[in-house]
Amino acid sequence: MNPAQTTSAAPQPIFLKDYLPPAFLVEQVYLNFLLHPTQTRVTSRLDFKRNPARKEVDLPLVLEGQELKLISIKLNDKSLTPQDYQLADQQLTLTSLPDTFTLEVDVEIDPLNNTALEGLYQSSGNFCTQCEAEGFRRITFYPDRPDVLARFTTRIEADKNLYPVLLSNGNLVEQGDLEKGKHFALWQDPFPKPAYLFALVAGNLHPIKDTFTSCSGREVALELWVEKQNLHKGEHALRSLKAAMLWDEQTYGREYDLAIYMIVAVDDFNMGAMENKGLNVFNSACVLADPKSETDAAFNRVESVVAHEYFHNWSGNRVTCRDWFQLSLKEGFTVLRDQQFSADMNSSAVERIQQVSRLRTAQFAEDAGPTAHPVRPESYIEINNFYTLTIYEKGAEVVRMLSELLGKATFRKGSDLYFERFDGQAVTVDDFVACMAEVSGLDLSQFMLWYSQAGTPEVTASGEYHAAEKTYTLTLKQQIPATPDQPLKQPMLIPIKMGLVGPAGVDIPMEVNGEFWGAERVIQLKEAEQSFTFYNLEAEPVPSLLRGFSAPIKLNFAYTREQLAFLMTCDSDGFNRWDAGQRLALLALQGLVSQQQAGEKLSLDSSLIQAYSKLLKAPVTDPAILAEMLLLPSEAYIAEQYAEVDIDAIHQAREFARKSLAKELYTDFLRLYQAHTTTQKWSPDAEAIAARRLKNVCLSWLTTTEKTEALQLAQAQFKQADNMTDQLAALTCLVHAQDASVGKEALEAFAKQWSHDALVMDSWFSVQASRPHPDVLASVQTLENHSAFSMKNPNKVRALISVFVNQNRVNFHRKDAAGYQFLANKVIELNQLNPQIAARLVIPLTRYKRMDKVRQGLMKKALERIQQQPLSADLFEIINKALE
Ligand code: B3K
Ligand code: ZN
Repeated sequence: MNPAQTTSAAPQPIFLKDYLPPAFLVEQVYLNFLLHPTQTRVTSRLDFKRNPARKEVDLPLVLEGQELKLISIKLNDKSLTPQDYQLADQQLTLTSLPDTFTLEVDVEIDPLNNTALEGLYQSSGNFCTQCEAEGFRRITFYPDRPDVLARFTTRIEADKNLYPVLLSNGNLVEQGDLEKGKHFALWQDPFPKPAYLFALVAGNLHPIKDTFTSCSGREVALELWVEKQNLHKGEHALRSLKAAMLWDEQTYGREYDLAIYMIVAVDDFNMGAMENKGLNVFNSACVLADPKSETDAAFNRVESVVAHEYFHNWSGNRVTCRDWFQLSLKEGFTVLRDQQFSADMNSSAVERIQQVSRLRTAQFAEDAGPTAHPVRPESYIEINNFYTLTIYEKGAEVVRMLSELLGKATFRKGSDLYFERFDGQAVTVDDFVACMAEVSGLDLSQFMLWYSQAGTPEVTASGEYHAAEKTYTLTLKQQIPATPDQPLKQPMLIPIKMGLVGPAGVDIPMEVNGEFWGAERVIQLKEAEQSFTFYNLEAEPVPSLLRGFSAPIKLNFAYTREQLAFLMTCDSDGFNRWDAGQRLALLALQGLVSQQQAGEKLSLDSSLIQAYSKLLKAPVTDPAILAEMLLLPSEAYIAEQYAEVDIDAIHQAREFARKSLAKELYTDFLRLYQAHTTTQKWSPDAEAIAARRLKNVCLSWLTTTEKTEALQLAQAQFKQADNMTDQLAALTCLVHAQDASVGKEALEAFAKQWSHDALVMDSWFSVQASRPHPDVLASVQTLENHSAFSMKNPNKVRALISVFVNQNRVNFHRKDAAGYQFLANKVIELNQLNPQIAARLVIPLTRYKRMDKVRQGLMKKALERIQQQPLSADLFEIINKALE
């Protein structure tokens, strides 16, 4: 290959402060693809003009290119020789150029051997592309940056038998047959776009078609392209797409802008999906769903990812990012939009509980680890490493806080202004926030710290009641921990939604310095320490703080067990009722952790048993919320509470709590299980989903006792289930039973029933990888040789290896370091195949600083072994941050 693909020097960071507009703009792009598995020819004709925003004289043109075999270059139709350009370090440079010119470049690429799954690659014999963030440079030489927007015309030529379907962005303008069994299609996208939104798909695919009539009366053709065996799995995605299109018109005033919207399902995909203009490419796990083979959770995921990618058409495509430091501009805002959509389509309280659980376990851990970074990072080596929970989920929380601070109507005015003012442009986070400041008149300068300061702010609250004065003083102190490169932090603007709950269990109207606040209020914490005094209180209230999780922070308040049990039933805020239960459970679990560490006999706090008993015996008003309330905090979330994590004690403590509660409340769980078991056929409505969820949570509690009767219930449910939610829940209970022989038969039956379905086999791998048994690593290693497993397929790697290292903490962190060695080996293997996936997989090893000294040493050793290898930029960046 040529020098464009190799670089010997260590990868260097790039900095936000160094941003400069591009030297040249691209007016038109004409691409011609002659598709071939190993020798695809790509010809690009690019019309360039100098960028008036750059005043320097004679700037060179620098194009990025990776893994490309250069065949020829023509400047204004004149062939160039190697003396006319420079090709080095993955860049093609031309100097002494006129102000406008056309460059024609011919390259050859190898999609079949592209295991990084970036650029043009093959999946199940079909061609597809992934260009965000910097994949287009693996297709042709190009100014591959999001602030270069151009109109694309794409011609695809391929064997008609093998690749009967040829798709790209925009509108199909011509197609026809050619000699030697070939055919072609010509696509034109009228909207200027950055190269990261380019897409091409070619293969043997089948459409499921529908239409949507937009608010201005235009009919939009909707097409979902799948492999033949998946034709029955497309309905839910199309239903979700239409709901999302309607919702975005009604909620954000955003109408779709092309005559066609296509989605393609592919099996090999690094992420969930990609919002390419008019042609989304989806990981099949995020678009295909049938009740027999996919769970309710998978249906929910499809709905939200389909909506997310659709919403990008405005927040991302029509208005895009100036540079990749602004990634959260499109991702944070779009995640918020998909969360709002899901809340409107389903139980909003359950959606919020699930979002916050993910944020508090996974994002908080990221923010406390060696790869912590602000929502707008200031430097990066490999941008693929920044598609993180911080950019996505914390970014969404930041925009959510803006919407809370402005109020719904003003926030909508701000988003309208943003879309109108910047339509067709590549902009920054500051542009977005400036629109919000302009429509509201608010000074949001302090708020901008949410974009620049990494780390999870910690707010400690305390209250003092003065009976004689009938006052209650609430004092809030904020502290933002040091993070890599940011030792010192400034106080942030933290919106804390709160109420005061009186002894009768209802909110008391709040009066502060003669002002009447009503029963609920968002207070703005701006200083390092602030106090609020509430007047005219006949009795001591219980503060309900951070309602609806109004800011992505840790909030400490020394609640008593009685206060938590009280809030669990009386708080008017559904989220805080759930959170009070979590806090109560955490107190009990932390008590057990201490007992375990002190070598004492474990004994579970009776207040937790009572709280659970009360929940179980009360009439069921909302089964979906009840199911959430009956789940104990995860081991990962318990670990988040400690500066030094005792993996074993946390596991023992939680196991003991589970077993004690299950034993104590067995008959209650059984009654609830039976009450929510139905003989009716599967149905997708919210009520049926909630009943299945509650029933399966109860089944898990029941089988925790290992009682024969409970295991028989699971066996029966496994055999009789008419849907995957029930079947998989029962399988999990059986496989996770202490006696490995209990689940053996079901596991075999399941594999036999579903061996034809790759997505279901992912669940089969995951159930086994999460099995809480000391011998699980050996079975994970055996499963790697299973015919359904492949290291080249990211879904398989996630289903087996990621689940083991992330969800089976006690076995991954085995004291003999076998888990660490295993992970290091897998990361080294993947470094060659798929650097993006390798860099994600290694993350649990990088979090060694909070482990005990022995494990710290073992984890570091594994990291150092990886560091010895010739590393991709992706891994180089993560490993070096971890070992700094
Ligand atoms: N924007 C894509 C993610 C691209 C991943 C690049 N490594 C999906 C999404 O967030 O909608
Ligand atoms: Zn996105």
